[in-house]
Amino acid sequence: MAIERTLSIIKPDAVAKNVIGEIISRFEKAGLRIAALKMTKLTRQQAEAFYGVHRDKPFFNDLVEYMISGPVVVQVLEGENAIAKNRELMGATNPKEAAPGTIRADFADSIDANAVHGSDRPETAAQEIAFFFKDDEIFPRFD
Ligand code: RTP
Ligand code: MG
Repeated sequence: MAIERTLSIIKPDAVAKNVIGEIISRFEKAGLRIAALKMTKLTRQQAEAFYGVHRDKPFFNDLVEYMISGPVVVQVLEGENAIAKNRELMGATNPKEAAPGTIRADFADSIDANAVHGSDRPETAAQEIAFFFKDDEIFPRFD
């Protein structure tokens, strides 16, 4: 299995709940490594661009307002099958449908404030990583 990278965002509701460490710990325990990490507050322009694929959806404005409502923690996760593994750890978009023990089941309040973002496929992972990090801000495994 190839080593992949994926972009993860701990969203404003989870940062406000003080569970940054608990969420990152789940990634590490599942065998994913933190290859890059920063805390930031998205501008409206950044949030609109990042979620541009949803521009025509009815929930777009609420999504943007929510994503700029507080700081977020953005990470590059690296490891075998990282994209799918992260999505599995996250659980379904709607926390009511998320499997027990997933991040969204345990920490998300609603489909809008749903604790985490994860890239959904290799093409979007590459775009989303480049959106937040320069190459020299990403630290691959060394041993
Ligand atoms: P994400 O991109 O944040 O990782 O979430 P996802 O893949 O599980 O879901 P996606 O379909 O990409 O939707 C992006 C975010 O928009 C909000 N959303 N609200 N009210 C609604 O019906 C609705 N649907 C989606 C969620 O916050 C979702 O994470
Ligand atoms: Mg998505």
